[in-house]
Amino acid sequence: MTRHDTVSLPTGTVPARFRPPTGSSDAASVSLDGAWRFRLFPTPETGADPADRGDGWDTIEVPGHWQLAGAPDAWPYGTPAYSNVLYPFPVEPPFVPDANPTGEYRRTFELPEGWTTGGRAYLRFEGVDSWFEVSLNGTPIATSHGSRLPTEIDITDVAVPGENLLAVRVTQWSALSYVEDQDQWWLSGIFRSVTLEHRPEAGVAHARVLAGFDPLTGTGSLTVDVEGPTGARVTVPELGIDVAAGETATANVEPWSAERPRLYDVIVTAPGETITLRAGFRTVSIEDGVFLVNGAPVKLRGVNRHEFDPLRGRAVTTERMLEDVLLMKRHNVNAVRTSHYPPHPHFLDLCDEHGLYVVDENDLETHGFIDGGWTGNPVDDPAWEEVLVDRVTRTVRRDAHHPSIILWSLGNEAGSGRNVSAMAAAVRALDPTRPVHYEGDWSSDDVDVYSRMYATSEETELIGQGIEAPLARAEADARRRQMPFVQCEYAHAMGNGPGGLGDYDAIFDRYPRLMGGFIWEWIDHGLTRRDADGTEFAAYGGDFGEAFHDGTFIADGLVLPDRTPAPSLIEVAAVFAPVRIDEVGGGDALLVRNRYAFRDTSHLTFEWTLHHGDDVLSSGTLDDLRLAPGEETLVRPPTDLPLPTADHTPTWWTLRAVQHTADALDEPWFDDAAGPFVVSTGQVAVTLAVTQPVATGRAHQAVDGTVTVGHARFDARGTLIELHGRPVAELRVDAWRAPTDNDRREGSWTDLSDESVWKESGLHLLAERKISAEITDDGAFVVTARTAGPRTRNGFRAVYTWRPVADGSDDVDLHVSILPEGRWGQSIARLGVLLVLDEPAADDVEVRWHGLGPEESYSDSRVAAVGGSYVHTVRELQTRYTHPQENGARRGVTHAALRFPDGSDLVLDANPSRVGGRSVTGVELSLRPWSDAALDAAAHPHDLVPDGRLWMHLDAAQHGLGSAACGPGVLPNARLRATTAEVSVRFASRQG
Ligand code: IPT
Repeated sequence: MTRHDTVSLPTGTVPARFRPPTGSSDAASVSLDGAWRFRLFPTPETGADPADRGDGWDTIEVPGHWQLAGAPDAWPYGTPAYSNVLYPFPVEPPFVPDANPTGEYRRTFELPEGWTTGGRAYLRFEGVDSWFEVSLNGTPIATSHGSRLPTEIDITDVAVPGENLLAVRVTQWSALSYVEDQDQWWLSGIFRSVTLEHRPEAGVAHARVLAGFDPLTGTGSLTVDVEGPTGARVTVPELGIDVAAGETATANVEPWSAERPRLYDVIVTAPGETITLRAGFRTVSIEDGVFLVNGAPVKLRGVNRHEFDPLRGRAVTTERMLEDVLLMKRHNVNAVRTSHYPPHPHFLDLCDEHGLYVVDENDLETHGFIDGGWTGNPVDDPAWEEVLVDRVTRTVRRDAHHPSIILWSLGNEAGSGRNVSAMAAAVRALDPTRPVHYEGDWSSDDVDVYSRMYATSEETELIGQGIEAPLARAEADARRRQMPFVQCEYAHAMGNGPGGLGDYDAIFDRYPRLMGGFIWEWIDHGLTRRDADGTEFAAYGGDFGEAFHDGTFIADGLVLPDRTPAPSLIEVAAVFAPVRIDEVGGGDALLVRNRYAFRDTSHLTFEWTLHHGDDVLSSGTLDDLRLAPGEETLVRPPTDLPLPTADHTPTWWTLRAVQHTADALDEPWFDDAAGPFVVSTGQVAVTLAVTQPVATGRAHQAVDGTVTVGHARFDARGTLIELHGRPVAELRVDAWRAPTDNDRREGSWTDLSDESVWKESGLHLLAERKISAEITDDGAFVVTARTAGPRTRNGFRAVYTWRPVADGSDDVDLHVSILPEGRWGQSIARLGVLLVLDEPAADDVEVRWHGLGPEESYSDSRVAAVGGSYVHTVRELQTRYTHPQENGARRGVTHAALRFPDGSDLVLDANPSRVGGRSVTGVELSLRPWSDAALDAAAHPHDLVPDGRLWMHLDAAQHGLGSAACGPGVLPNARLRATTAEVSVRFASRQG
């Protein structure tokens, strides 16, 4: 037996076999999942006898991680720890620390009668992290590793009739930890299922399934090579195919694609075993540098998916896997990169069935060697070759029968070197039908597609045009230029973001060479913890007291840890929509584009409504609209529409592409019960919001100097003290926000983070000084003030003009004009006014608003935002990001009626704002029951407690989001700089 700290192949194991769906074979198998005996030791020298049954030990659930055995309340066997790139132990491969928690697992099983006489008995482990030794009946029989890879052990000769004792020793750290340095929690143990499998005599030892499709003839071809017995046959009853294994059969078929995941039952009958596979006919190819599926160019609108469950870590249940797949399908995601290891095999069955293109990635990452210039990187060390080739071999042999897999990936962030070539050769020998992917070597010598991560949109565009900077070696450059380009990671979804997804998507569409990409990443890996007082929260790096960790960087998903879609996933659905409906021209027409590669739009109805706020003025369907794949057309609102008189709220003509029913055969993801599925929405404003005439009433000054303007009351210095009977805590210009994770980092093309620039200008500590307050001849109350932070000469001069409406209503108009003074940096966070009202139950204030929604949106994340009328409580307006930060802005708000818990109302009607001379619809509205400072200071959402006030931002503009946490910062088209701005709002005291 080998040791955990050696670089050597597994011992005592059999070659990896393909893994058809559970239950697809008629060979018997017994699950060994459930309660096992368990004890944790501080080092691999546990002293535990493999013959010890573990009576009196603890019990632990298999599959599971020992660090999470007591989650969310207790951590009996050590805690999870999160580190991203750098190793949490000294870099001296193959050695790992002596302090190496080691779990001893025990259980007994009965070997079913007849298993060892008629055939063989195998033990199968789907995943054990990280190194393990298996003993049966007191005798060590195998050692293995490859945490996310299967291990099979032939136990026929050691197993006894009746009861057998199985002992598994699992170390947390091993030499192999050096090649499993993925950005995730370090979690150990038997975390995927264990089964006892009967391998009948003359059964199917392994099968290789090749199912191609020729789009010119509509012919599918099927070859199933069977290892093991002779005389195996392959039948496809639906197609009348009945051939010997190894023979190629052809038939007219419906092909498989992510759009139409058509599967056929393929029955492989060996003398001793029958397996029913689900096969899909499809061919992946690269022609003229374009990536094709079944002959058609396909764009990958993908996500990177780690396996994650907030309570179970990587021991994900099949229900969770299905939940992920359905969430992806229902948000127009069509591809998954299994970052950064082969997923649980059932996940791939689901991708076949529901239709997702998969990049299946090898379990390999050596990122920590980057610190030290990749010296000693296993990927370039001959001593590691057989181990790495073994890993990728096990990946391909386990998974190659899945039609969903369209690329093999050799690993992630593992640098470059000789073993990349060795792995690529091994993959090609096993499966010549799929291109090979690996991002780590930019010269692309060993791969078939050019892959990068977080390339800027500019560089992506150059690559799209084929005019990217050349490689030093001419032949390598020429070869790479023939390759399609994929961003295996882009649009980092950490916290509030990514911004700029729509820009990337438009570039992908523009150039045939670009095959799309995979957003980083699907889910926030926040682990559920319960505080002593019972409050649950999602823990990130450091929350388990780790001395060495990477903090919040683990929380960078499109879905929150409990799989609540973050606003970014709603944006993804809109940007990735296979049928896009976008405003074009002068804003009077919609471009409808069918971006399906294989489907026309006949499964969709195009439904329109004409609406003013919530008022639906008329509606209909566009019955003649049917687009072939790749086709597009312009549509305009009917000309005979009844239009209301223009006011401060736009009238929208909104067009939706709606799917009402599943296409029974090949859309199992579609849920009739969930109601119609809106694939896409687009709209044009048929009447724009117009500026309301300025109020003409007069302000009044009392003898004590206090001023009254309608229901607004001021002290003699011009400080607003009451609005509609409600005490006002503050009114001033604001230019700061609680920095997002993106604001906090430099990004790939600015030297400074936005947050540091804002701090420099004191934006986080702004305060106002009144300069003057007077009633002008025409009756307006004009207050001038200067707002600035400490240490700087920068500041904003503001002129507030208050006027009562002369209709006896006490309504009041506020016009604010803002002028920046001084020298400003690359950006400011926002520009507008902050109004803080006393309100003990601010959470429960309900707001009915007209604007772009229903979710939050930002200037570079707004494709999903639809103009309309929405109702939210202030509580609902908050997005509970795993790590609190700016959130919840609603843009284009022209009207907002606030209903306070005491039954009173405050109604805001906003005229167009101006930013740097440009007019924008309404204001950007944010409402919070706590301050931005509190939001900034909070480590977790449950740190935030309402402070008795309602914090209201009425902004002319806010800075975009960008992707600077990992990638480019806010693009120039969404960057807010210090500039002049105007905000103009009417406050009324009754529902308008
Ligand atoms: C990239 C990693 O591949 C991915 O696993 C994740 O860590 C991501 O970064 C950040 O969240 S590598 C980085 C150097 C671009």
